[in-house]
Amino acid sequence: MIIVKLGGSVFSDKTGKPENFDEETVRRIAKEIAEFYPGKDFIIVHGGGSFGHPEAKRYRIREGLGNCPEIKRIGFSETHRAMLRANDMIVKIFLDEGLPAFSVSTSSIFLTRNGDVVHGDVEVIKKLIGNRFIPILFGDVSVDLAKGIDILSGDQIITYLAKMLKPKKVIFLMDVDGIYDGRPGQGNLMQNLSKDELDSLLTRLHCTAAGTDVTGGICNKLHEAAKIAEHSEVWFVNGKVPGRLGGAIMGDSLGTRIVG
Ligand code: ATP
Ligand code: IP8
Repeated sequence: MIIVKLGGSVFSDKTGKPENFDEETVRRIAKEIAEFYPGKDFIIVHGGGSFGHPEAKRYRIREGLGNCPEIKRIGFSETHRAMLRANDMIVKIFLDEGLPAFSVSTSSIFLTRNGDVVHGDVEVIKKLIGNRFIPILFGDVSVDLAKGIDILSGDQIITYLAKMLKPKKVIFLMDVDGIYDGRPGQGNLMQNLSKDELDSLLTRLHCTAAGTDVTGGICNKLHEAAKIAEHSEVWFVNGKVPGRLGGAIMGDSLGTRIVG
């Protein structure tokens, strides 16, 4: 089983207008996956990109229901709807390419406490895989046991799935070639990254600012990747460049690989 994170930076431009969508790139990614399906099982998890993040920020979902619960409840549902719009376009493209993609709403099967997963019902996902479907989950809002509501990132979902389902590989698709030892374009691409190097990189990158992301951007991704690497091979490749995903599936691609 291979879990692919379709990063929000790949299917949309997070610095652009809300809900912009790069259909051509998603279609090409679906075609690349189609070359390996049904020989291999896939789970896709996509991020928020220009869909979920602006709404989550506008309604300050991460602060919980707080003292304006009426507005927050509307924002919770609106943020979820923004994610459903992205999800629907992605699922449709996979179906067009002959892949049996099936949408699974993360917020219906996961519960969080202060943003950490405390429950995830993976039975449906296991059965979908058993019946040769390609489940497509997504970063989403979550019902939170401490704050009432919160946001659950696609990267956190993958950590949970990796723990429960032990995939062979997790491949993060981003809009850059992999993980850099500084800002992309300034630092060097780290083709092999050990878990120890990951820890020191998090310190060096001053992982505090998240830009437009409500879920912590590259820092959250690296934190989660360190946990995922306990259960699975982990790759970071450029989803905008044809062939990189296919290369990572076969085990030979330009990108970053976490080594044990
Ligand atoms: P989403 O959370 O919407 O799904 P994503 O999974 O595509 O998004 P981001 O959280 O946006 O990923 O992280 C990828 C971005 O992180 C890249 O666009 C890149 O510019 C930025 N970035 C910052 N520092 C680094 C670094 N050291 N190495 C790699 N990317 C970095
Ligand atoms: O982009 C965030 O998921 P991520 C989901 O994977 C929302 O961090 C709703 C902002």
